[in-house]
Amino acid sequence: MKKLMLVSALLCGSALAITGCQSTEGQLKTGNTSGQPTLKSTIKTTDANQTEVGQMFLRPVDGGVQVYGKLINLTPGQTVALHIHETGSCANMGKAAGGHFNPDNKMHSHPDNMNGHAGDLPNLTANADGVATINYVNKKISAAEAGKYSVNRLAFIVHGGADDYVSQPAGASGDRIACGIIEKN
Ligand SMILES: [Cu+2]
Repeated sequence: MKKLMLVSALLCGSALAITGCQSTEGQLKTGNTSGQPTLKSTIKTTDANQTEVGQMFLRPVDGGVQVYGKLINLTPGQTVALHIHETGSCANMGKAAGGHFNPDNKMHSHPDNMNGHAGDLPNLTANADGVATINYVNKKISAAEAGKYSVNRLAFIVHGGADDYVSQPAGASGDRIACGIIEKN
């Protein structure tokens, strides 16, 4: 049942998407106190308009933190990089968010590599409606309020291009097109 709801949360992707997903998110919480997301982030463009283009949720699960949510208003077929960056600020076109969250001073890598940045995440590709979803368990971060690996009060950055998972320090993923502060849900 829990899985079913999550799938529907990830599939909603129309003009009403953000509202629709919030209510699905509410369903996910119902009767599932241990599975609630503890952190969330509203993603906005880094330009002067600061248009809301998505939401991300973080939920502690066995062995890591489930990062799930979606982005809207992308170009159909566009692949973008998503990372957790080390500073909770979206100022100066997202540059104020600093580098990738990297508490153990590792090299940037594919997110599944336990030897990479804690803030590394998989690329997202937009569907025909310009909507891209993510549902990924990050094993190098914590969704706790504080602590060395906690991502509370850090920032998501969306880059305009794909992460090659190799180039240092950030996968050659291009401009910072959107950003969101991670906060308690
Ligand atoms: Cu980044």
